[in-house]
Amino acid sequence: MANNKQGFSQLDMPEAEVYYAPHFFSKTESNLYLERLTEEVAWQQEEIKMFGKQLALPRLTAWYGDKGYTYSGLYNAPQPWLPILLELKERVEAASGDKYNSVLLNYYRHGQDSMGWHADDEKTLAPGIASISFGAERGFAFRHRQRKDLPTVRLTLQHGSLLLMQGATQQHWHHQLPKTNRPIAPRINLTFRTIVG
Ligand SMILES: O=C(O)CCC(=O)C(=O)O
Repeated sequence: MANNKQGFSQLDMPEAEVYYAPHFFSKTESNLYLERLTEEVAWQQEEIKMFGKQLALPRLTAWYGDKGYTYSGLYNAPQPWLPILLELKERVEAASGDKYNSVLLNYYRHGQDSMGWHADDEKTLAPGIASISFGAERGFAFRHRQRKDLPTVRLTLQHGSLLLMQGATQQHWHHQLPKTNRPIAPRINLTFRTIVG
């Protein structure tokens, strides 16, 4: 990993710009944000239709911001910003140099909650995504979409960390948060995004 954004290490990934700061938030701040987000966010259990069946997503979600968003055929109506989300948005914008108008929140209740391989490459999304983690450490992986010869890049997302995915990352790489059989505490993830148009 190289260091060329202050406080961040750049992951060694061709055709991508991914930066990671494991301790972007202090432990005290992270504990407080975890507790407050658990309480203050309107978590929902969404379902998607797959193979003709209604299936519950393996995580709880919430969508806040200025604009609605559709992914996996699921329309997320925006809820108005909460003060805590605006506070986090400002912190992240100052570090990334990007501006965001929406945030998707994921609540992983245990190790069997997860997110499968995907890219956030919808035409309505700007390329810069900032991803905060609070709570249990979880494995995270990137896999090149075109070049099968490249190895999967793995990292552990820590409590209070910030991961920036910028540039052409989404065009060339998929990412996932796999399940784990380890008994672990809940984790909250926030991905700040910019919906264009
Ligand atoms: O929970 C995570 O870190 C993954 C979130 C993610 O991939 C997404 O929201 O697109």
